[in-house]
Amino acid sequence: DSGDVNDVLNYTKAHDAKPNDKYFGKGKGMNVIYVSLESFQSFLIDRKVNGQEVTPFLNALTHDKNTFYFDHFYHQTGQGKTSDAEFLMENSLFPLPQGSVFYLKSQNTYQATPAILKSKGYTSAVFHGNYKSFWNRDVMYQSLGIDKFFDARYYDMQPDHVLNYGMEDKPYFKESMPLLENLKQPFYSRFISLSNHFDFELDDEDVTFPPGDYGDSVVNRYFQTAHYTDEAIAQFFNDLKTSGLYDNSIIILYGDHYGISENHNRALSKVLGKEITPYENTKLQRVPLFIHVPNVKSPGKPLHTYGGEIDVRPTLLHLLGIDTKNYIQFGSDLLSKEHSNIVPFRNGDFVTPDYTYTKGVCYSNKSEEKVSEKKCEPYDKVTKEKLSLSDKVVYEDLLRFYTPKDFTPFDKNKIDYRREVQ
Ligand code: GP9
Ligand code: MN
Repeated sequence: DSGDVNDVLNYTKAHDAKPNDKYFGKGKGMNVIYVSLESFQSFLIDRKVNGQEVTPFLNALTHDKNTFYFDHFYHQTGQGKTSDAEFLMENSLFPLPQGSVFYLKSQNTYQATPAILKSKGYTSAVFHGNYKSFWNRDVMYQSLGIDKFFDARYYDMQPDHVLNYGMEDKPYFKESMPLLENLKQPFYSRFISLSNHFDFELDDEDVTFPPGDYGDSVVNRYFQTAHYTDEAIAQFFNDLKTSGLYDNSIIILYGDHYGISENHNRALSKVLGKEITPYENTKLQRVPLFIHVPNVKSPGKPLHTYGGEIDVRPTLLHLLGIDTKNYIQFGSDLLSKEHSNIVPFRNGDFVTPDYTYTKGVCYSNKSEEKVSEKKCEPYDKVTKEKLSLSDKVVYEDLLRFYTPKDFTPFDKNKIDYRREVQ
């Protein structure tokens, strides 16, 4: 009930990270373009296979003067995969320990970013080259306040352009451009790339990169699909520049979750040139995060701040000049001096700049050796607190008892994804 929500609020208010004056409001009024990079792990960045860069476009972006690139950024997804990553970004709440929150808790009240931005004059939209019911998105998106949903019905799903999970990334981004350009500005949007999805297939004519030679066809192909997606992103950025949108849009690219599971550790250890221990496997849960903000100078080199998907929303809202202290959220602004650098994983493991906790063992990051459990205890406590409070909010639908100051509730029944009415 409302008493429970107050307990949560006390916690989130006490843990609020104040915005950094240097960046607060620097993207005010700009459009927002999120791109979910399917199964993109950080080890792809700056990786060479057969002497050739796998992701030349993204590699260059890590040094861009207006882009913040985070190389100690972790996915925090559970069984809901891509949709869990979306949930984390929209709400700064954790997805569920079991099952998919998009299926199980789609009827909850949320104060998601699209809804927060609605009262500031934003239109929100998602672009997805598959059908709208995948991951129950068409139901969940209404609760998140997403105005428009461009799904497979809006794309030319000719066999040539469709493979595996839906539209191939190049035609997908190409066909999305006119839809995006027609949106009323400012807009808040999300693109969901698909080509770099297990089991990493490409049509012959789309292959522009040689396969790896690691004795595992899945791992070998992973570099080819990742390269294809890198080219698709390069094409998308070019089109954004041509359209002028590049100059007034914050662009956030993020890897949604891992792509190569532990079943492929043998090949992966050949790729990385080291054994994949449980400690190393935890490091492999890093996914790239890029935040491009027009006219804002970034360090132009990788930032080593520890963070996870839960932290992206407060980072973005602060860039847009929206204070988040009245929102119930469990992440903290990656650019804030008060950012919390304890990164909880959905299974209760965690990393901090000094320690890594996985499979019941506490490791020192410095020595990569097992250390006393005691060292991890304070961070274990924070991890458990955050996960259990967030779960309480979601399982008990607590946001229905609380309306943040400055938040205008919306009528989700007015949101309609039938094509005729778009
Ligand atoms: C397709 C995509 C599937 O809608 O979200 O990706 P997954 O969740 O399996 O990674
Ligand atoms: Mn995915």
